[in-house]
Amino acid sequence: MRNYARWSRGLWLVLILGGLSIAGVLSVSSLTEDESTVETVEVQEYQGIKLGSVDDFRENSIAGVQTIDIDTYRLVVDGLVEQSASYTYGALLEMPHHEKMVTIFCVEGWSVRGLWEGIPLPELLALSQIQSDANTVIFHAQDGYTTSLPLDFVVERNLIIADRINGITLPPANGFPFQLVAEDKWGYKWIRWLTRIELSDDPAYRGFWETRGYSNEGSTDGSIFGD
Ligand SMILES: Nc1nc2c(c(=O)[nH]1)N[C@H]1C(S)=C(S)[C@@H](COP(=O)(O)O)O[C@H]1N2
Ligand SMILES: [Mo]
Repeated sequence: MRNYARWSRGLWLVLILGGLSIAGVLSVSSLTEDESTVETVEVQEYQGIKLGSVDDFRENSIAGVQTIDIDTYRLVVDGLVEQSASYTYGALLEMPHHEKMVTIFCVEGWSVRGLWEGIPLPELLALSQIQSDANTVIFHAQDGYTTSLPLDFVVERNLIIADRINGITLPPANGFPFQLVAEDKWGYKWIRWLTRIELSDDPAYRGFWETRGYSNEGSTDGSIFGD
């Protein structure tokens, strides 16, 4: 009987300590959940139009989500320019920003409307003085991905490279620190984890999906395959 009493006291102790530690774990995890909710509250509507969410994107990257160390990150502008440049994330955040509501359409059939905020490329490229024979912009990313667009299109449409979507900093899955907002072009032109912008005189350059049969023009109102 004495043994049983000691055993049952021990059991209670184990149950109480166990309960306490579970409660501790639960409260810690709910705390971090609250904190992250606060940091990731997205704008849900813009000028009366409902926006999508970063949770609506499908992860289909060629080498998985890239994690970029923002302290060593540089965005390089080079190729057919008078002045090659290399920008830190901090320097880029200080540049004038522009906001656009644009929908991304992936060839796989999904689409997401977002409110994108970022740096207009014409202004960024002008800082490097584009040479007159340049006609193509080739974009390079951390995961080895590339794509390209005609320089005229980039300038005329005032394309931006976004560091924010729906009022929050671009999440890693969406290309942190920068994703090209290639409006009216298929999702494969919307390069994420952008690291280098190269000015070129080769309009026939083909990027990752473009060399695998996808249209180099890549317009959402044109064909998916072909040119
Ligand atoms: N660096 C890089 N950028 C990329 C890709 C990729 O694999 N690597 N995939 C492209 C494709 S096919 C699509 S549809 C969009 C999806 O971007 P999102 O998830 O931010 O909408 O990213 C594009 N940009
Ligand atoms: Mo895509």
